[in-house]
Amino acid sequence: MTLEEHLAGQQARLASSDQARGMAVIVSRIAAVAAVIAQELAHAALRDQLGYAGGTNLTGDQVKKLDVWGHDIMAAALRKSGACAALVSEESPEPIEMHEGKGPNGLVVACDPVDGSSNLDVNGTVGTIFSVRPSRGMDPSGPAALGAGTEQIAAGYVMYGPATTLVYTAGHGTHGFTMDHATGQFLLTHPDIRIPKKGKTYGVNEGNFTTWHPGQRAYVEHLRTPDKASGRPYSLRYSGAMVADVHRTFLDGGIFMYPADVSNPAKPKAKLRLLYEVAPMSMLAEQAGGRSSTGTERILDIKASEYHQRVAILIGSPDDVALAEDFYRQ
Ligand code: AFP
Repeated sequence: MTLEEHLAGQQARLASSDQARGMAVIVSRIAAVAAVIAQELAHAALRDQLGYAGGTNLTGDQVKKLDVWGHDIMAAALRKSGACAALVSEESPEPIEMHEGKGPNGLVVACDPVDGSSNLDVNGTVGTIFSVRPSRGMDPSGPAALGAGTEQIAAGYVMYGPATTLVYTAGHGTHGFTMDHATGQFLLTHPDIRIPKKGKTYGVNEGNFTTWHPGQRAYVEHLRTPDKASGRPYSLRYSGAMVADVHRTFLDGGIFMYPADVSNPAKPKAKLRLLYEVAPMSMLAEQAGGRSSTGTERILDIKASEYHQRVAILIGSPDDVALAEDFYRQ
């Protein structure tokens, strides 16, 4: 089954048929952009496309050439879709308003066009992450993105690894597709992904250990402590790209974490962005039977107040995330 055929089936299940049509057009366009990105990644070193573009984005990250290029082709494709009323992108300080998609059924897309940029120059895995919400006819439409994660009508990611994989949800399960590089088409290979209740691996940047909440530190100590009965120690797996770490966690189980830095308890600092990293991954996880929280709060209940807001995340197997939350409560 192709992605387009699958989207047609999902459309019929969404409450608003007009929004459903727009959602299908947008996901299909993002898939087409992903095919172009996959091609470019494979040849980037040959086309002098590696390295920095010069300058930083709003969140202070040095911007790579492929970050800018990826953002530009994504924005152009969403504008052309005629279904997107505004784009919130990691590479744009403010939402990009798109009159082509305005109206009562216009949709707002939040997107990290190239996630894991620090892997680009070392031929590591990177991805694209996206979220789709109703604009509620608002104009400007960007502010419609500032709602709870439960308002998302679709979410997904593309992983550019040995294969190019697209995983999305439209609120009825989480489904995976693999791109046929010969045609650029995405074909259904992982229908209705179910995250195992408990896993054997954990993913976290342990270099930040000393900055964590005591419960977070105790939980990771617990995972490292040998105990045959509970399958410990867990193995550490961390790629530096959320898409790759979360994808492995969805298929094999376990937990991926990017906890907050609470060195200054009055000012906890998180890294990952709510609208175009954490909220979409959390919708996908819950639709696949998983769990996603900050350690103390369900991610999808968080109402965004800023476009580039950062929050902590613990995501993956329900039993593993629930246990981590127990450690936060102690
Ligand atoms: P970049 O896109 O700036 O490389 O950040 C990637 C990311 O947002 C996410 O994909 C990773 O899980 C996380 O940051 C890696 O952060 P650390 O380098 O601090 O471990």
